[in-house]
Amino acid sequence: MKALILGIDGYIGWALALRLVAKGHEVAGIDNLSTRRFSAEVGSDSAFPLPSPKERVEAVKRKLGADIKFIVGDAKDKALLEETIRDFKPDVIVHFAEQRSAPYSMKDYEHAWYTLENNLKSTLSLLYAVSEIDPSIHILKMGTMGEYGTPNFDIPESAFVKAIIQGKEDTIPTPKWGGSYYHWSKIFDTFLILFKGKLSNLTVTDIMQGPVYGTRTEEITDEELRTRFDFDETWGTVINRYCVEAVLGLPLTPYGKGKQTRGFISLEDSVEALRLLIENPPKDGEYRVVNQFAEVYNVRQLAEIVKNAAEELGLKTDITHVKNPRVEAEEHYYNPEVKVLPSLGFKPKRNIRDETKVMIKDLLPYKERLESFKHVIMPKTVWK
Ligand code: USQ
Repeated sequence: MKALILGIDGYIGWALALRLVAKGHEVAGIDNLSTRRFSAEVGSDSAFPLPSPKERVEAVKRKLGADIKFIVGDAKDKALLEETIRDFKPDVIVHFAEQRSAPYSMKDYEHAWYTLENNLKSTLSLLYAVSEIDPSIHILKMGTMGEYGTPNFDIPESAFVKAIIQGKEDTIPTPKWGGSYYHWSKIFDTFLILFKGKLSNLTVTDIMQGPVYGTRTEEITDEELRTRFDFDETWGTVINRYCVEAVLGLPLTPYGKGKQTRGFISLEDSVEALRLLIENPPKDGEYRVVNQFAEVYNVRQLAEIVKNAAEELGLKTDITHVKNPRVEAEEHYYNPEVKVLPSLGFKPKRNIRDETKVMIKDLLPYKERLESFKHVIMPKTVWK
């Protein structure tokens, strides 16, 4: 198949590109390199030094014998999307080209608006470009489990639910509640996709993925093919942050009570699930929702897992609950439905206990580099 990845330079985008070429698919990608710039904006960088786009493409050629077309450009640019779609003729377009940090979106008005404008515009440009050029192209869109919030009901894996409102039953969009402007941008994306998808008979998979962790996939086995790895308070996600904290001898930082519960998935399992969804598209004109995660834990339990992994590797580690900078439920019900991926034969291969040891071992050689970013680890971005 031919896959066009919007956001190919990112943590998952790059890992997915490698998985797809390794499985014999043809890959092209667009990226405006904004995560590199925004990470520098907050005084941080990837834990592993990142090769340039040109170096990345050359490494893939050398190591995997494949050609990736890497276009430095903006997925909001509808003309660029149209030109690339006409030229490359993809079977599937993967849309990861969005600002993906909740704390970044909560810094101030400018960051909130950037996130909303950037994310909604890239989504709408893609929806229009596909419907005008070839509505049969499968759109694989990265949403987030955070679109649902933490409701007191079982989270369905469905765009619509039956509800009784003031005594009358109807089918309504699945209730959503974002915990940051970033999460709201993905909720608004979902509604744009549902609406335009219906008008133009688009074929879409909307992935509700939980936080991803890990340094490796089957293809990422050496320095040259590494994907970025963020750990600072703005760009790092919880497990990745804990592993860096352990390497630096800093206390692990569950926020508040630490009972915030999420569904987590390793980078390896994430790209494998994405490959399955690409190779098994929904029916023409269908909007398919996929809840994508492998293990459910709260952030205190995760700190204990990372502490044990670190101690097995000889690193003395403490856990210190810090004042929660976010406005979020610190204790709540959490039971999302997961049926699409198992129906495609997906079985997670990695687990947090084993993978955190791999991650710490991968990060230890970079301890000196990480030391220089110690000041960007503790949470500073307060939800207000
Ligand atoms: N948390 C801690 N300690 C930390 C960092 C985070 O307790 O040092 C807590 C947060 O308060 C939150 C939970 O861990 O309750 C998850 O936070 P996170 O930073 O790992 O993830 P989040 O901001 O929710 O966003 C990440 C990705 C986003 C993706 C989302 C999936 O950045 O792109 O959509 O995970 S989900 O969380 O299911 O919405």
